[in-house]
Amino acid sequence: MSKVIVITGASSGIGEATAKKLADNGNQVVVSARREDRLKQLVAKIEAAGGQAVYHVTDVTKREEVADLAKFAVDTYGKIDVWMNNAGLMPQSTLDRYKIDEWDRMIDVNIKGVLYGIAAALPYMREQKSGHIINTSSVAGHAVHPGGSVYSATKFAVRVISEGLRQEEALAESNIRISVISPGAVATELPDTITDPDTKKRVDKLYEDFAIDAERVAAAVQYAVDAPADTAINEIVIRPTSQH
Ligand code: NJP
Repeated sequence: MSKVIVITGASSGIGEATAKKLADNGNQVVVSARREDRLKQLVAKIEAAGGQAVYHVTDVTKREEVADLAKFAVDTYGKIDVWMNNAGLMPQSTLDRYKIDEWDRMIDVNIKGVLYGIAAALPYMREQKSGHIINTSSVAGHAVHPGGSVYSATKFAVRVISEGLRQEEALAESNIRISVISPGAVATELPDTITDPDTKKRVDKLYEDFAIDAERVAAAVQYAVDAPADTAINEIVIRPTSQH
């Protein structure tokens, strides 16, 4: 059955690949991010392939914009079946570089953006008595390495927030499912957010060695979305076979 699916961070990488896959599968997709040109192109591609999609420019660090995104989705397609908090950035560096603005941005986008998404989508889902929230975490939400402290902290937070939400009674009463997608190295624009040259070199090497395509992650999201309503796929960890 066709679902209405909202995806943040859909202008590139995992969000874009997921939007395409879910639209190819007959769902109605609302794509959002800050770069309007990319979103326009994505909607055109989906429509050219016979799918249905609309876009809405949204900065997930601005809670009114995230609330507007939810309203836009409901005004356009009448409901929100799935909301994927996927926007994220990864300007990694060791803490002794004191890139405090980048720490702030990671916290704002990767944590607060997810919370704003939950706050925007949940009221509609509770009223519908159905829904599915998907949050993009990371293998970095399971482990930390030097240079990854703040990024990992944000991705641990995404898993903790998701699990806490899953256990809330109101969710079960309203048939709302929670899924976390935790990718390893995936070939996207994510490493471009790294400004520290040493970290960039290390991460670029890792991605050159074994990053998988974003389509693999999109297939994992599709699996969680397509699971029968009485079955919640709570977390999928997906990484290149040779990544530790
Ligand atoms: O990266 P990329 P991915 N408001 O850079 C958007 C996680 N992950 O697809 O606003 C709204 O291609 C940005 O759009 P724009 C990762 O942490 C990945 O890999 O137009 N949107 C773009 O669409 C993240 O949570 C890997 O610049 C904002 C998107 O975010 C998710 O996967 C590994 C925004 C980023 O797309 C998707 O990242 C892993 C804002 N303020 C976890 N700021 C991996 N690729 O290896 C950014 O463990 N965006």
